Amino acid sequence: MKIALIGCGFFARNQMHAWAQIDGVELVALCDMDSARLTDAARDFGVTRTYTDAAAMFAEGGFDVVDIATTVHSHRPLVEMAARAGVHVICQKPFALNMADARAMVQAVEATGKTLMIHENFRWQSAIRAAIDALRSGAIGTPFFGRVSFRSGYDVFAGQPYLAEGKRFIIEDLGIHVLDIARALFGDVDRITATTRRINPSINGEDVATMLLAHQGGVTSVVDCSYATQRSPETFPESLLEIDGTEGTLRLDAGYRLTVNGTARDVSPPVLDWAERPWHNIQESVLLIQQHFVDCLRAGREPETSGRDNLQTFGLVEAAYLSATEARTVAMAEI
Ligand code: NAD
Ligand code: 89V
Repeated sequence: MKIALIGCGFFARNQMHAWAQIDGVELVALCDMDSARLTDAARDFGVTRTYTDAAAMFAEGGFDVVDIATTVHSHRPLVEMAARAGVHVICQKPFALNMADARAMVQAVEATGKTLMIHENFRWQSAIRAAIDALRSGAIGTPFFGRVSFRSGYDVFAGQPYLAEGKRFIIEDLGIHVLDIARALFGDVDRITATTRRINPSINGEDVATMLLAHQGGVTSVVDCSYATQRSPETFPESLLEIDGTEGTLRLDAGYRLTVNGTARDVSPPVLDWAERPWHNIQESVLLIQQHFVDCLRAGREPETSGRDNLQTFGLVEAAYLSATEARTVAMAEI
């Protein structure tokens, strides 16, 4: 399976390391408008075909999958270019700038019969996966309450300065992952109520969000996230879980400690040889989601976080901002 990757920035290096580790896959072409970044990545990952213009890369072809690792403004034009080229597509989160763009991108790829997966990797973190597996096995009976919590004071702006600039911040960048974990655990959502705050005065967007979700299956969940929380020890980038079910409880506490009905175990992720703490949790999930994508293509299955599936997660982001702006509960049917 031949892969081309667009956007050789901060996060894409994880994706390149993961491709190098997956059997039967070869990264054959790289593209970035920034020629210095492109040259560095091509040298580090031994890729000879390089392009500063994505259209030129698609015109030459010779790959089965394009992995789009750019920031959100370029997602729609690049996904549509990929659809015209008739290749499978992975696109980083956040999927799009708005629901109309996201829906158009799903339609464009579906019309070609190829697969579109959103790189929504947090549900693939091994600690989260252990919790999902325990819940789905029925270990705590039927869940009726959940909390998915991400609270940190980690300086994310050092590696990703663009995060300080947008009008939207934590829900669009991080909350999107935490909302997707809630969907993976409790299913789709009927309605959502959200509040937001900005605590850090030197950024433009909100850095605290608290959301209440009514899931279709009857679970009520709280999804809370903050990049304004001074805590010790710092837990970045762990998502913590509290789930109550009819037959018991599940907790995923700081330090990757999973407790199901009073029995605790360590579900710490491995530190892959190209990974570094504290990002190793996220880095392992990149390998796992890319392996899942390859497995799905080979088996002819739809990936868990396909473009169509991710309309629900991205819809929750849009609904949360609408709720916070208008100070009301938003039904997902409105989005
Ligand atoms: P970045 O700005 O460091 O890198 C993006 C790169 O894309 C830049 O080098 C830029 O020159 C290039 N680029 C942009 N438009 C292009 C185009 N049309 N053609 C060719 N190159 C183009 O950004 P980043 O921090 O690496 O983030 C990239 C994406 O990854 C974002 O959408 C971000 O939200 C996401 N991200 C995801 C995770 C995760 O865990 N899933 C973590 C961090 C970032
Ligand atoms: O995963 C992400 O999207 C990152 C971070 C963990 C920093 O929020 O931007």
